[in-house]
Amino acid sequence: MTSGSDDYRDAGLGFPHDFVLGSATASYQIEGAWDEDGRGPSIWDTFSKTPGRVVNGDTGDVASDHYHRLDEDLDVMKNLGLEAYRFSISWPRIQPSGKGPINAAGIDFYSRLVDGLLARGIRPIATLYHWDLPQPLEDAGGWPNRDTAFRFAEYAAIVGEALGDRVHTWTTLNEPWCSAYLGYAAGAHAPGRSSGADALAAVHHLNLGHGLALQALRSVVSNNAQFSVTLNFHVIRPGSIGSDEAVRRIDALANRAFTGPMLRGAYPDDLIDDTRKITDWSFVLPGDLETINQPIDILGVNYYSTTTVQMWDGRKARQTADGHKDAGGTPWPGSEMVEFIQQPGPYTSMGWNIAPEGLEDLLLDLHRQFPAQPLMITENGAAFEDELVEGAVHDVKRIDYLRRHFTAAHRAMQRGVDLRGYLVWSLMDNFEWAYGYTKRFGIVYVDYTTLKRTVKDSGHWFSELVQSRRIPE
Ligand code: IFM
Repeated sequence: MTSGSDDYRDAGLGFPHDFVLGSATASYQIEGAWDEDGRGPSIWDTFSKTPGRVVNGDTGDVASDHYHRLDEDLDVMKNLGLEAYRFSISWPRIQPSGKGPINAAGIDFYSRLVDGLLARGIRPIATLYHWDLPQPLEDAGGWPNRDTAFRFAEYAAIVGEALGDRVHTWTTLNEPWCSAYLGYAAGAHAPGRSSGADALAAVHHLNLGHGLALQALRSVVSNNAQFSVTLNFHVIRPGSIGSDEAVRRIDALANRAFTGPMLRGAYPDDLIDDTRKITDWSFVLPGDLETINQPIDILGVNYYSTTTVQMWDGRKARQTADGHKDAGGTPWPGSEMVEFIQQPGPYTSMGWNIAPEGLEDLLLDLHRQFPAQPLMITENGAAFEDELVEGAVHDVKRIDYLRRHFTAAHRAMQRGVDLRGYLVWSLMDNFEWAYGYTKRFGIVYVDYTTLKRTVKDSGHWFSELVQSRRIPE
């Protein structure tokens, strides 16, 4: 066994038996069947069909065709030995108009998915919202509109009623940072708006939706399910000029705007001050913070890379390397004077720097801030230029990435972090949002012409890890 090396390339490190090893996907990214069996349109249908929004004009119309290949994909999971599968539920498949009538075929699809997982001994982890808002709700104002939070709770209750006897863990939101800021301020994600004020209102209504959905789920589920939310934490490093202020500002917008109300019951004062010129936060009504601040069993942590910031001194062009596709707007309302500095490599094909120490630091930091809160890595993984050659994909870079991040997770656990599991993003190649099909994150390769699945070398490597409960040599 090697351990403790600085490059995080350890092998042989073991994980306890109750540490959950699995993989994750999201509805719009894999399902396809965008207009079948009563599914209504989502904001991603509209956005992806709008020229110029997604690379190559790609859409999720077919995606990885998971909707039609459910049994085959369940067998792939079983063969890999997954202990858990994190999927998301498409709201417009359940409620095509975002409110009112329930689409029985939509419920049936997820019911078959959950049953198929349980029959194969795989724990179902269901996310209610991974960005596919029903288009009629966006037409009524979207997440900046308070009513959307209440519609979300109604949808949560419907799904909880239907699947609440079988789902092991419920996750309310996936990465509300992306929904709010990339969707409503940067214009890089659906619905493609560029308004800082809308983004901050969306932050609050997503937080409120989280609290209301937890209440709704808790009132209907009939098993002893766990409840969680997944956040994409920003691990922020200081650049040079005015770094303390830059780090504080971005930490407030990216991290504490969510952990504040969810886990502490208040928005941070500095966030409110930093954004005062954009909004007076009058959308926070009496009682909202109590609703949002519910106990959760697991805090889901998504981690890919680090971010380096400093204040812009105005002398040369502002650097904006914040890791997201540039759509002209900024995802940082009120902090437009913060620069995002290019990170040292190596990089994945997203241009994101590979920094396993960032994951260890993040887990330690969360444990320091919220010592009683169990954590789970609900996404970690990497996109690389994979090639299918003679029926195999030798994705050594992905194996190296995963090895280094599993090592980081192990080190954090050794240092006292209560980490309950690790879900690799992603089970299979899929629609990578504004990048369309140009980025492959899967441990299973999808041929987008034939839709054939091929387990990559990283999939075999991960399977060995799950079986042996050790990082393979
Ligand atoms: O593909 C996404 C996923 O939908 C949310 N987290 C980050 C992944 C990679 O960009």
